[in-house]
Amino acid sequence: MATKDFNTADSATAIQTIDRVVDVIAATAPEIRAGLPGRRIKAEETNPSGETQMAADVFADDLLCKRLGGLDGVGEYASEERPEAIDVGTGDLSVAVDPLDGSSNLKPNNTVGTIFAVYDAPLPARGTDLVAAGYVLYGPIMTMIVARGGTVSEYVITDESNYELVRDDITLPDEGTVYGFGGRVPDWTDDFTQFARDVEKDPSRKLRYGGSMIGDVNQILTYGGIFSYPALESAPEGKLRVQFETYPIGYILETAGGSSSNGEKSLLAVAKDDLHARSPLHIGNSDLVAELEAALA
Ligand code: FBP
Repeated sequence: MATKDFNTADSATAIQTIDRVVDVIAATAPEIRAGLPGRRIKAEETNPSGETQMAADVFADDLLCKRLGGLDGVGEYASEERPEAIDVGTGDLSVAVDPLDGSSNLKPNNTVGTIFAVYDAPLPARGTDLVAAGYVLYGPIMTMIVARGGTVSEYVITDESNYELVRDDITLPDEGTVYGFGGRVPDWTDDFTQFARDVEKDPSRKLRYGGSMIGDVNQILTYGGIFSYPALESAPEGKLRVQFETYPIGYILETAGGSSSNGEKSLLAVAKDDLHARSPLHIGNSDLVAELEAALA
C-alpha cells in the first residue's frame, strides 16, 4: 500500500505528529488498563450510537481526549463516546478513537482494546484521508498494532509506558485458519449465511469469535482468515462505526496485505457524512474477502 502524500500538513510535521500520537497512546494504555477495575459498571448515559456506556468507556475517553488533544499538530478529536468532534488546537491532523472497543466484554473479564485513527482532514473524514491507524489490545500481554507509512508493526507496552518493537512489516499468512462472524445467526442475510456455512466446511479453519472486535481482528492478523460483522436483516448497515472502527481496521488489514470490504468495496472507499455512521465490516485474506463479495453480489 503506497504511503499517501499528506493533504493538509507538510510531511515532516505530520510524521512528527503521528509519532506523538503513537507515543501518547502507548503512554496512556497502562493508565486505562489500571483504571478498569471498579469501572465495569454502567455509566448513567448512553453513547451517540444509543448504546449503554460503561464507566470504563467514559474514563478512557476522558483520558485520551486530554492527552491527544494536548498534542501539537492535532486539531480535532472525536470518539465513539462523544456526539461531535471537538476542536483541540490548530493542528492539521484529526484523531478519532474508540476508547474501549468491546467494553461489554469487561464484565466477564475478556479482551478489550483501544482503536485510534489519524486523519489528514477534518472529521468526519474519508478512509482515504487516513495517514495512520492502530489499536491497543489489553490481553494477557498489552500490545499495540500500528499501521503507518505502508507497514504494520507490533509493540509490547510495558507498565512503565515504554513500548518495544516485537514484530515489523507484518503481513497476513497466505493460508488463513480462523474465522469469526458477529451478529445473531438468525439475523444474518441468506447470502451471508451461505457464505459462512461454506467457510465452516473447510476442515483447515476453526471458529474464533470473542465478542470484542480488536481481539477477533488480532486473531486474523496473526493466523489469517476472515472476520465479519455483516449487514443484518435488522441492521442493514451492521453495527460497527466507520470513523472509529471500520476505517482504521480496514486500513490496518489492507496495509498488512489483506483486504477489507463492506460487502461490495473496500472499507476505505465507503463514504459516510455522519460522524457515527455504521458499515458492515469484512476483513482478512484477499481470497476470502473476494469470495465474500461474490457471495453477496
Ligand atoms: P464497542 O464495544 O466499542 O461498542 O464495539 C462494538 C463491539 O463490542 C465490537 O467490539 C464487537 O465486535 C461487537 O460489538 C460485538 O457485537 P455483538 O455483541 O453483537 O456480538
